[in-house]
Amino acid sequence: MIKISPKVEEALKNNKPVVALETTIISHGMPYPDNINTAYEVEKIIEENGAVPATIGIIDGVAVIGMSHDEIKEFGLRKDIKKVSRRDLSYVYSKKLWGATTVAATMILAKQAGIEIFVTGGVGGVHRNAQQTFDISADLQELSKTGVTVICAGCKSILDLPLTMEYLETMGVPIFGYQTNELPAFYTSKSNIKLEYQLSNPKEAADVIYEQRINKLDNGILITNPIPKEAEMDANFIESIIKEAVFKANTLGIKGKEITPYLLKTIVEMTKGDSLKANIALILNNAKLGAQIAKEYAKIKSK
Ligand code: PSU
Ligand code: MN
Repeated sequence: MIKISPKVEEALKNNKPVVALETTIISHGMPYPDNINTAYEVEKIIEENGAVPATIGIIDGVAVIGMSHDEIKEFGLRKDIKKVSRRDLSYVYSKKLWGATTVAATMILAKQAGIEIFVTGGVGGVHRNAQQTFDISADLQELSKTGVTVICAGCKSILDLPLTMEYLETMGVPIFGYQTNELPAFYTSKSNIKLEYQLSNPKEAADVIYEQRINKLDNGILITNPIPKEAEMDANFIESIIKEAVFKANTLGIKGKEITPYLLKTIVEMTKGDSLKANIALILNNAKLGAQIAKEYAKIKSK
């Protein structure tokens, strides 16, 4: 059912650290060619920090765990790739389509392959105005039921962050700040939303993941890693851009799975690429941390 690359397979067999990566960020989250270059760079950083990267996506209806550079390139170029969350998987399999996996679908496939650590940029959440639209990303549900740890830079404030926090609490998702006691807001390190638990180093993160696992708590974990200081955007500026982008989306009647890609694209255009630079910086930063955590976790497991 799933195809695991020999490199990833070997690493998993020998309890070497492996880090899962998603493909929606490549196909629907960033423009070409930055999408491809960033995907390669993320893999390289993970390797340099001692772990094996496993980029996950669906090719001709087959889930691939550990894509080649050529395959990643196709995800960055092709226009016929579906954005695939949990609900889309069976259809894409049955029709033998190409599918870019969201955080939710990547978690499912990582888990099936035996990968427990997953790095991305931002996770989905409760959208602004969800009280009316009911738009809550399936990523949050997935975090509540699939035992994979997701390392991200918090949630974009295209979302309603306080509502997202409430939802995560309801769903029992452990959430941690990496060296911060405040929820990072993707483009900025601050959100004014306090986090109860901090992790100060990769070992502490690995300890938590291990406890979750040996105590048979089968849900996911969210580790939020703030964007590096030097890459941070001005909070007021990005907030005004986001407001405008959300307004445009509403005016155009964009909803459902289209809205997140639309907002990401519009924000890049409106900031003349500055938001893309921030996005790249934070994901590279997450890649490094994810590899470090995967390494510590592999050490604990082999004891
Ligand atoms: N947020 C980002 N960049 C992204 C995404 C979210 O900052 O690329 C992608 C991820 O794949 C995430 C998905 O899982 O969007 C969430 O989509 P939705 O809001 O439709 O659940
Ligand atoms: Mn949605």
